[in-house]
Amino acid sequence: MNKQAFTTYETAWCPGCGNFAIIETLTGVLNQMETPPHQVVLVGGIGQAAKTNQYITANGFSGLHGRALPAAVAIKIVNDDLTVIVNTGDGDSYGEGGNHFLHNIRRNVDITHFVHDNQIYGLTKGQPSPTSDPCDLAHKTSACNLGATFNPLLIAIAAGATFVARSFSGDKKHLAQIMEAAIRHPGYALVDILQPCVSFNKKNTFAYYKQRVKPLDDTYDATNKLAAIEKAMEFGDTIPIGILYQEQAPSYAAKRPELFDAVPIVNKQVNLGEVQTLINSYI
Ligand SMILES: Cc1ncc(C[n+]2csc(CCOP(=O)(O)OP(=O)(O)O)c2C)c(N)n1
Ligand code: SF4
Ligand SMILES: [Mg+2]
Repeated sequence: MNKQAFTTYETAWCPGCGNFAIIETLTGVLNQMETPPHQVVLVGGIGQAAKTNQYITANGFSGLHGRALPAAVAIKIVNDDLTVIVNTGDGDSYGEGGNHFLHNIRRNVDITHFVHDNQIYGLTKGQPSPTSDPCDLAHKTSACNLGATFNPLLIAIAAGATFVARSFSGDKKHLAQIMEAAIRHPGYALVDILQPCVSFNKKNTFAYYKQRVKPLDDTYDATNKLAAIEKAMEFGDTIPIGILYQEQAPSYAAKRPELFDAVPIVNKQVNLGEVQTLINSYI
């Protein structure tokens, strides 16, 4: 396959935005994996991150705010031949989409979820998101949480996610490795990507993350759930990046083989007579 099959269009993101490294890395990974663009569906909700699917030469679907995951799950169930990847923001994933986040994790449908986590609502110009840091009102530089800050990795592990990782848009090599592992994972895979919003988040900047991110070392055992829970609670002067937790568990497809047999639902013959009979039964 042509290694340049996936390319990008001009974007409306601000110069210097952390989203650029994510889109470049993702197109590079997809080209490397040699999956044809017509078999890839990129899904988003609403927000700056959610526009990613509109900027890559693959199939795209933009859902309502917070509704990227149910759309992605539906696409995968209807056509299991497709590689389905969600790119969306921290607000879209964990705030407006919080309920979908919890319950789609439990289903373990084989989709990949890249959260561009800028710890802020970027598109609407800088309100706090669930992952914004707790407020230190004496030194407030950006929107912050008066309530508790949401810890997506901890919550994902607790909810039964089978692949939970963090990466940083300021380290493209690391990001590429984690993205590929997440796409290859047979089940729901979450990657929370630290993505500086240079316009509205004046605290969690590239320099801020660069000083703090620390790749997991080679001795770290990503299959140990208790260790992963403990690691997921580290977020401060040190921010661990890498695959915090991974387990091999039956995906939704393995549990519902009648939906995922040799012929995907989208290609199954529709018997209009049976459909009419069904409709008539409700009249
Ligand atoms: C139902 C609904 N509520 C609110 C909005 C306004 N809105 C649009 S984007 C957004 C926040 C997006 O934040 P995030 O998901 O973190 O994406 P970012 O722009 O930071 O990449 C909000 C609140 C909306 N479009 N629809
Ligand atoms: S507002 Fe922030 S997240 Fe949105 S494009 Fe600009 S820098 Fe990126
Ligand atoms: Mg955001």
